[in-house]
Amino acid sequence: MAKPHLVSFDLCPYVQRSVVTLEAKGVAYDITYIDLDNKPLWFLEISPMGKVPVLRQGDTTLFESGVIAEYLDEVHGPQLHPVDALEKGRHRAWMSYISAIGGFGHALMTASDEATAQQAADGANDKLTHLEEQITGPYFGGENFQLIDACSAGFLQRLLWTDARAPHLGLFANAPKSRAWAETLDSHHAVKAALKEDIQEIFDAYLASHSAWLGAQAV
Ligand SMILES: N[C@@H](CCC(=O)N[C@@H](CS)C(=O)NCC(=O)O)C(=O)O
Repeated sequence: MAKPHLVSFDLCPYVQRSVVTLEAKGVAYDITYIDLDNKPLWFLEISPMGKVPVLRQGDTTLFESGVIAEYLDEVHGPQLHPVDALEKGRHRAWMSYISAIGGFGHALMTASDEATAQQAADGANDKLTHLEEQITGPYFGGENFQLIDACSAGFLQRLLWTDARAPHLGLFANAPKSRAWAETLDSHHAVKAALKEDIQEIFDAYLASHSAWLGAQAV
């Protein structure tokens, strides 16, 4: 089988879902980073949504991060998703929920003033409160690292980076289990391997390029 080839943007938590999955399984892959503010023509030709991730597998293209991560999980063992259909469905549902929390995280990251950032933090906090009841710990479903862990790491990691810069927003104020899960994921070898070494500089540059309030907060 040809090596999976991902098209990515270096700060994208959606692409990270597949990269963490591949790293956790020890599968070799290629990755091409693009500038989302200046999308290359070849990318627009293969990406109908104009979004990353895109997976090239031989002559076939897949898009949508959940679809790609599940495909990679199916073809490269050991399977990280639950086998039981209902449990798998539950994990899928919460994977989708966690990416919605990531939407609040992104709004917070790019907010131009503190009031807007606080509003986004409150939105994330409210959503995290519902997530709390679902987490067994130390990983989502207990002792084993599963696909939902691989698919949630990037979103939760960005909340940790944000919280480190602006703890007074109380991002995890009502969500101690979510924070503990995020920290466990942050120290997992596959999650670490999925990030560029200079990711904090890349994050800082992203905040600066958006004139984000968060960028001016101390680390
Ligand atoms: N639903 C998509 C969302 C992916 C997404 O929003 N990717 C962002 C980067 S993190 C993107 O490509 N944005 C470019 C754009 O919207 O033009 C998925 O799960 O793959």
